[in-house]
Amino acid sequence: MKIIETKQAPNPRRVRVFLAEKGIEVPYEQLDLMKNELKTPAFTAMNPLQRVPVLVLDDGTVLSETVAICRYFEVQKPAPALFGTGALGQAQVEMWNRRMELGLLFHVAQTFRHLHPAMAHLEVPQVKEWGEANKPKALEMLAMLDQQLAGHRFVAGDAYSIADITALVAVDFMRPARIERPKGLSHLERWHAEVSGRPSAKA
Ligand SMILES: N[C@@H](CCC(=O)N[C@@H](CS)C(=O)NCC(=O)O)C(=O)O
Repeated sequence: MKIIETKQAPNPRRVRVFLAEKGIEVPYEQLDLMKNELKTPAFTAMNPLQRVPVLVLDDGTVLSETVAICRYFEVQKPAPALFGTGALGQAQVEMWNRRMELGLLFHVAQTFRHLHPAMAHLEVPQVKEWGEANKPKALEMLAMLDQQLAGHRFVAGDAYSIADITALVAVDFMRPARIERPKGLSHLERWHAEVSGRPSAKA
């Protein structure tokens, strides 16, 4: 089994943090997406979308999509539960993880991809206006997250979950995307300090 990734990229980081929380070790193989190493015929045969991370199982089966990979390991090693417990708990984690992925990480990534000069060869066409349009959408979700964290220790409630991982990666990716974190989101800052202090954050 191995994971093919680009270490600097946000989605691979989600998987690394998830595995660190689970205490699962998987060998990594690095491909540099900035050097078009995901565009080769060999990698394209594994993932026609030319995206990392991918998980390659011992029998050659390839899984892509961050959440699918995390779900695979959740079933392999259920504790600690990172997709929630019980009908309501699992649904709450799903709700918040989707919000963090589609409502925060997506907008931060679109800002980065459409505005950062280093991404011009991968994001064709780069549309500056679209990059700019995504910034306020990310900030809107960040304010909503701050409100959620006013009443809860973690993103989806009282337990750390994959929603925290997605949110942490999205918030940290705001720096390369050059989106300034607004001052005054005290609940967000309290949460960010706590989840950044977990050993998994350095994975
Ligand atoms: N939906 C995919 C997204 C994966 C993705 O966008 N990966 C980025 C790195 S964070 C990538 O491989 N980009 C390569 C490119 O843009 O050419 C997932 O959740 O894993």
